[in-house]
Amino acid sequence: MPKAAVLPALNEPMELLDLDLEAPKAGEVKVKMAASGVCHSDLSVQNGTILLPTPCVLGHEGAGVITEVGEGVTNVAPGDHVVLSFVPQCGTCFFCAREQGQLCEAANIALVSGGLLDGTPRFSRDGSPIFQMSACGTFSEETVVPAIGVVKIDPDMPLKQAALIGCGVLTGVGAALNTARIREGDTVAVVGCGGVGLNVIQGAKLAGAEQIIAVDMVEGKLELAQKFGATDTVNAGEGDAVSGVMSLTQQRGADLAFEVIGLKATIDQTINMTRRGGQAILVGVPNMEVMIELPAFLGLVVAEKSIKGCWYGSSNVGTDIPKLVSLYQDGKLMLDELISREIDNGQVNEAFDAMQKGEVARSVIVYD
Ligand code: PAD
Ligand code: ZN
Repeated sequence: MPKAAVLPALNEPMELLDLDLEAPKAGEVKVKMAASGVCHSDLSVQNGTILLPTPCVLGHEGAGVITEVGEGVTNVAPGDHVVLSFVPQCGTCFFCAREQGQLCEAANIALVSGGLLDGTPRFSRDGSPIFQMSACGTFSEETVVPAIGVVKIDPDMPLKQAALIGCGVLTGVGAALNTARIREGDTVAVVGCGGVGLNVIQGAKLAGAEQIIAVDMVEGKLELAQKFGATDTVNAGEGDAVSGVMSLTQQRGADLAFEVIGLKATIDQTINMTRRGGQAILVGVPNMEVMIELPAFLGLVVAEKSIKGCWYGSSNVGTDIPKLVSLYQDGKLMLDELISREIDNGQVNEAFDAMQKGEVARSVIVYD
C-alpha cells in the first residue's frame, strides 16, 4: 500500500493517504519511486490552471526502479533504473514518426484523463479510483505507468538528480536545444528563472549563446541564474522588463526570448522584447482563458517575428533523457544546484508555498 500525496479537490491542500495500487496490465510497469521534483505544473493542477479530475496523485517529474512489468513489456525489466516521461511516446504514431514525440497521439488521453493510455488510473481507495497526473503520479512511493512512459538510464546515475530530468531539465534545456534555433553568439532573454527557466539558461549556454539575459522579480533567482550561465539580469519588480532587455541589446531586442512563467503579461513582454526577425518561444503554461493579441502587420509581418510554442522541450525522450544523463556525468549539466530542498511526500503543501514565494529552484521529494 503506497503512501501518496493526493489532491482531494480543486484548491484543497494535499493529503498523505495509503492507496491501493493495481498490478501493471499489459504494456505497463510498476515503479518504486526514488525521487520526485515539485514543478509549477503540479501547483497549476491544484489551482485549476491545468484541468485534471480529482482526487488525483500529482507529480510528473520523477525517477525510480522498475519492480514489476506487465505482459509484453520489452523495453525495461525489474531492477532497471528509469526516468518517467510525462508524455509517453509510442514511437509509431504520425507525430513520433516525424520526430515530434512530444506530441505523441497515444499520450493525449493520458494527459487529459488522469489515467494511463486507456484513460483509467491504477490507484484507488476504498474501491474508488484515484487519478494520476500525466500518466505518472510521482508523489507516491510506488506507481504504475505505461512502459512507453519510462526511459532506462545508466544505473550509476544518482536517481535524485535523474528525477529532475523528467520535466524541468528536459523541458528547459530542450526548449533551448530543440525548440529554438539558437546560433553561436546569439542574445537570449529568459523571462522567469524557476526550475524550468534556469534550465533554459543552461541550455542556451550549451547552444553557444553569447549574451543571456535573465528576467525575474526575485533577486535570489537572478543570482542563481548567473550561476547557470546568465550574463545579464533584469529585475522585473524594479522596472519594465521590456525596457530592461532593450537597453541591454542596443534597443533591438533579443534574438530569442523565452517565456517560462505562463502569465499573459509576461507572454506579451516576451514577444515585445524579441527583435525583428527573432523567435519568441512560449514555455510557461497559461490558464485556458489567456489569449495572445498583437498587431498582425507591424507586430508580425513586417517584423518577421516567429512565435513558437514549446511542449516538453520538443524532446524525443528515448534519446534526449540518456543524453542529458551523460551531460551531467561529464560535468556539463548542472543538476545538484537545482535541488534547493529535500523533503518527503508529506511536505508537498509546504513545497508549493516555497515555490510561490520564489524561495526554491526545486523542492525534491526523496523516498526511502
Ligand atoms: P517556478 O515557479 O519555479 O518559476 C517561475 C519563476 O517566474 C519564478 O522564479 C518567479 O519568481 C518568476 N516570476 C513570476 N512572476 C513573474 C513576473 N511577473 N515577472 C518576472 N518573473 C516572474 O515554475 P517552473 O519553472 O516550475 O515552471 C514555469 C512554467 O513552465 C510553469 O507555467 C509550468 O507549468 C511550465 C511548464 N511547461 C512545460 C512545457 O512543456 N511547456 C513543462 C514544465 C513546466
Ligand atoms: Zn513539470
